[in-house]
Amino acid sequence: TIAIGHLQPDTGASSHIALPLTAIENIDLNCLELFHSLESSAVTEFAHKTTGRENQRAIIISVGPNAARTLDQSVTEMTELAEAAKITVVDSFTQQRKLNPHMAIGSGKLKEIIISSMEQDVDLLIFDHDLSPTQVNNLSRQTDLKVIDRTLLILDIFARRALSREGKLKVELAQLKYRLPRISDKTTALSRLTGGIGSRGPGETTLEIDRRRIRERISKLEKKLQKMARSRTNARKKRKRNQLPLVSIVGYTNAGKSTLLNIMTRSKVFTENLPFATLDPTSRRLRLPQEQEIIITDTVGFIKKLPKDLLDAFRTTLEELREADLLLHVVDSSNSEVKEQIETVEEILRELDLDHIPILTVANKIDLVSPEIVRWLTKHYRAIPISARRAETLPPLLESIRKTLRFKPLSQNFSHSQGHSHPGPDQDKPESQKADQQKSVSPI
Ligand SMILES: Nc1nc2c(ncn2[C@@H]2O[C@H](COP(=O)(O)OP(=O)(O)OP(=O)(O)O)[C@@H](O)[C@H]2O)c(=O)[nH]1
Ligand SMILES: [Mg+2]
Repeated sequence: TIAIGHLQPDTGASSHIALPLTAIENIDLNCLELFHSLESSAVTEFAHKTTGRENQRAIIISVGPNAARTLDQSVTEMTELAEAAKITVVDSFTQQRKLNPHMAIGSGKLKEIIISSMEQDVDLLIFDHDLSPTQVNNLSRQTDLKVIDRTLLILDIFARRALSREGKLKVELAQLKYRLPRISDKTTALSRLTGGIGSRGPGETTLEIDRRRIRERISKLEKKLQKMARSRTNARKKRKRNQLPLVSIVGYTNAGKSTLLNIMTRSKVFTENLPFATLDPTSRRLRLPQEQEIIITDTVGFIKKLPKDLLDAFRTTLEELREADLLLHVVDSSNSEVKEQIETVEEILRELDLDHIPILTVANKIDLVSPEIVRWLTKHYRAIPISARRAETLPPLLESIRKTLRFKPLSQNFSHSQGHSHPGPDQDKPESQKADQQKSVSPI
């Protein structure tokens, strides 16, 4: 039997035709005509798809020497990240192997991916780890697709989500730091042709000019951001009178941090069931039972393998957490990766030098999980179970906050705030109670 097969966009038509059994010289097949008809249907189909398409279509790929389960979980998390970047995930591949320095994955797997990408009209390949410039070049040459890695995807989400001027500058800084080591000689070879006479300094290649420009922009951004951070610190110092204890909410992205802030302070910070809804810190005033007031802040969430450039760019935001008197580590109890997420957050807190601050682990979303899981979390992490969607679950948490703040030397701070303190030699010691009210304050 002779069969002809071809790949075509998903038109519903069969892509295999079995020819009637006949002697080879009698085959009635006009190849040229077939090619033309396939091509024209592909063109209309493709044009229809790309123009009428809001979201790009992607395949997620997770490779590594890790257990199959870990790879699958990575795919789940990457799919959520992709959704946050308005990308439609149509397929995923995992491969349990050491990363290949040239291509990241094996050539057999790559073939499968190419076929799937053609069948499903894919625009993007997204890898769940960072790729070297060589890997990106090789992969995009082989597949004719745009290839992006984990960091680039997260940077894209941050770029979409950044609203404040400061947030935008931080994202730009992270993007430039990511790009700097990745400007390749290959692009230079091209841009050199277009670079006009006089457009470069003596003996300087376009590559060097590009790098120099990026470095200049990076140092400018860093200066601007430092200035912004300084003026915020100063503003805080001015508000020293207002020495309320500061409680900061931290946790894995999508754990429910903003929802908790909202319900505790009756605010309306943006929340969404997608990673990185919050980038900018928000502070609110909260009155605990027994008339004590605290300032509570919500900030950007953490994620495993947090890109270093992003961590650097957001370091000033995160370092403000140092001023907290208490951290509330909000945990999504309903996530199958809850243990890994808790460990990731604890690790980042250590890295940011925040592990000396008292911390309460808060097991959120208990409305979604079985009592066994709640028991396990309370036992292993001494977590306080709550549901940020149900106000009636909050009193034990509020009581723990009150107790913890009281047990700390903070009880003295309460008297400071009542005006019994005077600026003395301890003025410069690290302040443990700098209250920050960057945004409108809504007492409960
Ligand atoms: N069922 C249930 N859903 C919750 C609970 N708390 C939060 N959510 C939902 O979880 C999703 C994420 O909540 P957010 O408050 O945006 O989470 P976040 O930690 O601020 O996330 P990022 O700012 O993106 O890092 C939202 O869809 C919330 O409605 C809860 O206790 N129960
Ligand atoms: Mg949030």
